[in-house]
Amino acid sequence: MARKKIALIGAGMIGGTLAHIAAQKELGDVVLFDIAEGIPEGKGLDIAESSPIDGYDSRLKGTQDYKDIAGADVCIVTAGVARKPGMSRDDLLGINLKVMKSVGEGIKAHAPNALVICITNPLDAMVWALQKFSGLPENKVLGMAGILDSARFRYFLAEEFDVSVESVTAFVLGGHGDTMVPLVRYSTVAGIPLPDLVEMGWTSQDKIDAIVERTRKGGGEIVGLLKTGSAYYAPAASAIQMAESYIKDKKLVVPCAAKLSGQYGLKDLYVGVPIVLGADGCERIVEVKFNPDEKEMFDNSVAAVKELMEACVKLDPSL
Ligand code: TXD
Repeated sequence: MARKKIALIGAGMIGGTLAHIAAQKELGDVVLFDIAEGIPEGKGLDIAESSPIDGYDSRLKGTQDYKDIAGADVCIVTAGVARKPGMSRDDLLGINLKVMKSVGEGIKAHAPNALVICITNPLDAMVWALQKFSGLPENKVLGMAGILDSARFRYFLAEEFDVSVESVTAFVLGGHGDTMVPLVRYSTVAGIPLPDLVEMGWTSQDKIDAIVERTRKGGGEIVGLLKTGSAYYAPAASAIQMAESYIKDKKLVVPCAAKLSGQYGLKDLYVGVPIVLGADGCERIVEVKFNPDEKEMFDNSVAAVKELMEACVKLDPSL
C-alpha cells in the first residue's frame, strides 16, 4: 500500500509542528507549502534529519508550488496572518479571506479529493469561505477548533480533580472565540457528569465556573505568555487527531466546525458541533439537546459567527 500524502498549506508555527507530528506518526509523506521561500524547505529538511534518530519513514518536501500538493489525501490549512498590534479584526479578516481564496483555488486544482482541515482564524468564517472557494464537498471541508478548546477544558478539569486527562471527556461547541460554549452537563470524569461531581463534593460550582472562563480565554492566555505568537503545539495535535480519524476511518466523535444543513435549526454556516469523523469526512452531525441556558449561549455564538460571515461577504461579494 502506497503511503498517504499530507499537504500542509502554511509552514509557520503550527504548520511546522504538524509536519513533525505527522512524520513521527508515519501518517504519510508530508508536503509543506508556503509563500515564504526557504521556510518550508528548511523545516522539512530539519524534520527529515531527525527521522533516522526517531526511526520513522516519512518523506518531507518544502515547496512554493501548488503542483507539489497533487493528489494529497489530507490538506491542513494554517496559511494567513495572525493579528498584530494596531490591526483591526477586519484587517485580519480581509487579508486571510484573500489567502483562503488562493488556497481554495490551489486545493481545487491539485487536490480535489482531499479532506481539508482549516485552522486559520477567524476559524468559522474562514472555513466557510474556504469551502466555497475550493468548491470541495461540504463533508470534506472541516474546521479545527473544538478539539483544541475541549482539550484545554479537559486538561484544566484533570488538574482540578487530580485524575488522568484520559478519564476526562468534555465538549466545547459553538464558534471559536469568546462566545464558545463549554458544555458542563456533557463533560465527565469516567462518564460521571460534572454537575454530579459537584454534588459529590469533588469540586465546587465556583471552581467549575472559573475553569469554564479559563477555557474560553485559553488562546489569549497562551498569547499573553508567548507575546510573539499564538499556541501551536495543542492546535497541531488537535488537527492531527482529525487527520488520523479520517485516514484510519476511526469514526471518532469530536467537536469540529462543520457545515450545517438544517441541524440545530441552522443552514449554510460552519460552527463547532460534535461530528462522526471517518473515511467520508463528516459522516454525521450529532445534535446535542440543549437546556435553555446552553441554547442561549449557542445562539449568541452563532450570531458572532454570522457577523463575521457578513463581513466576509462585504469584502468579497462573490461569496
Ligand atoms: O483553534 C484554532 N483554529 C487556532 C487558530 C488556534 C491557534 C492559532 N490559530 C490560527 O492559525 C492563527 O490565528 C493563524 O491564523 C493560523 C496559523 O497560526 P501559526 O501560529 O502557524 O501562524 P504563522 O506562524 O504566522 O504561520 C502562518 C504561515 C506563515 O508561514 C506565512 O508565510 C504563511 O502562513 N502564509 C501563506 N502560506 C501559503 N499561502 C499564502 N497565501 C500565505 N500567506 C501567508
